[in-house]
This record gives sequence, C-alpha cells and structure tokens, in this order.
Amino acid sequence: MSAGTGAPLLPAPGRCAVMGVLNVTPDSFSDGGRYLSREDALAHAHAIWRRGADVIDVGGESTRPGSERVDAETELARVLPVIRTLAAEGIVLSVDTTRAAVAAAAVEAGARVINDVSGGLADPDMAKVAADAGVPWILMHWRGHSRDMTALATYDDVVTEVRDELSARVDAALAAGVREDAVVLDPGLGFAKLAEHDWALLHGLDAVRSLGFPVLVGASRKRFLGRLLADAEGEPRPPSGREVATAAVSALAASAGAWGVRVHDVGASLDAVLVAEAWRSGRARG
Ligand code: PMM
Repeated sequence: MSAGTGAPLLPAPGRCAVMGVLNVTPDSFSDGGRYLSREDALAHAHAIWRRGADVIDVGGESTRPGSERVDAETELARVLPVIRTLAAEGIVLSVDTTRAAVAAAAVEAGARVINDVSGGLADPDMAKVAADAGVPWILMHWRGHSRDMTALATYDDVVTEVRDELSARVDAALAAGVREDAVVLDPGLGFAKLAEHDWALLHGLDAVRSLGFPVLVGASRKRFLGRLLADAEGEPRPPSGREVATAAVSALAASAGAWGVRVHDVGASLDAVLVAEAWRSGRARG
C-alpha cells in the first residue's frame, strides 16, 4: 500500500472493503467511552481484525452532532499509542482526524490511510501532509464542525451540491500534489445532513461515483436509520438497535459499487457484503 511500490494504494480485497470503527473517545454517539482505555481499545481492534476488517479506523475526537472539540494533544494522546501498537502487529489502520499534525504523527506511527471528515477544509496543512505521506486520503463531504453542522444542512439539490463540493475538494487535493490514486470520496452521511439528505445521497450514490474515485459509505448506526426504524410513537430506534439496518445498507452500498463501508459491527457488514458479492458475480465463494 505504500507510494511508489506499484502496489495498489488502497486495501483491495476483491469485494467492497469493510472498515471497522475504533473510537478512542468518551463521547462518540454509538460507542463513546467503551474503548477509552488502551487495553479495551486494543482488545476491540483485535476482535474486529480477526472478524475480517480490511482496515481499522482509529479516531480520537468525536464528530457527533453538537459535540465540542478536543485539543490536539488530547487527540494525539488517545490515538498514537493505539496506532503504534496495532501497526507494529501488521494491522492496517486509518486515522480519523481533521488535524494535519495528528495525521502526520499517525502516519509516522504506522497508519496507512488518512480519513479526514472535513475533506481538507478544517486544516489548511492537511493537503500537504497527505501529499507528502503518499497514503490514501479519504475526503468526506463536510460543511463545518460538529457544533454547527445541523444549521448547515440546507440544500436545493443535495446530490448535485455534495458531488460538486466534493469535486472542488478533489481539485484542491490534486493541486496540492496528492496522487490521483490516493483519493477516496465519502458523501458524509449525517454530517450537515438531515435524514432526507442521507437517503437522497444513498439513492444517488452514482453521482458521487461519477467523479471517478473510490467511494466510502459511513451509515453505521446513524440517526437516519434510527428515524427509519422509529416506534409507533415516532421515537427513533436507539443506536444499539440499528445493526440489521446498517448491514442492509452495507449490502446495498456494495451492490451500488461502493469501494468500502465504515461500520462498527464488522462481522454483520462483512457477511452482508459477501452476500452482495456472491449475488453480483453469480458464483459461490472459494
Ligand atoms: N462518520 C463518523 C466518523 N468518521 N468518517 C468517514 N469517512 N465517513 C463517515 O461517515 C464518518 C467518519 C461518525 O461516526 P462515529 O462517531 O460512529 O465514528
């Protein structure tokens, strides 16, 4: 996966890739606080790696709507020891950060992918770090930090606007020297989006794919699924009850040509993408 070796930059398992989430945070919406200790974080990473994750996405700052930012030192202290240990074991890691300094330190510690939910907008130095590192850079559609993002969920035509805003981020990345084969795009479900926007983007995923880059879909346990599965009183289903719907999205995303899905429950989504791949190819596995 390193630059200049001729090997593909991205994990390419021959089906939709499964990125497992490891949030080393006290406040992420579905798993916040569960993996804050180093032992718990490592144990969870080992479990999802054994279950078949193609890459593990390590994050040290919650992006839950409304959440406050942590400082860079706190973020680094959460993610670096975990990345160093897991990378030394040969586990493929991405770092989920909007900070260039955190991305640079994480790559130095062994992370092989940068996952930037701001698509390079939050930190003007991120493009240079990504270009110099020569690792894949996931550019997610983003309009502002978590504290403010609900107010930014205004669109006339969400699919066209997200596609065009992502296209502008690609132009900026390439202008900064990022390799074309290092770019991955992500529609940013739930980030400055209402449920109706998330569904429109999944329905219109081809518009994002039409930009010509691999596409990652991050639907796992998100609010739009909770609303879909609301009870008779209209109360959204809590995150712990959204796993079957998440796996359904993973199968459909794989069918729709997504490069990867970013999920909390690796096993359920891996099963789902295997079904999608067997259906698409018309072949039994093995
Ligand atoms: N969602 C979250 C965090 N990071 N990264 C990408 N590329 N795409 C996403 O949709 C995404 C992300 C929020 O979910 P979490 O708090 O469960 O990690």
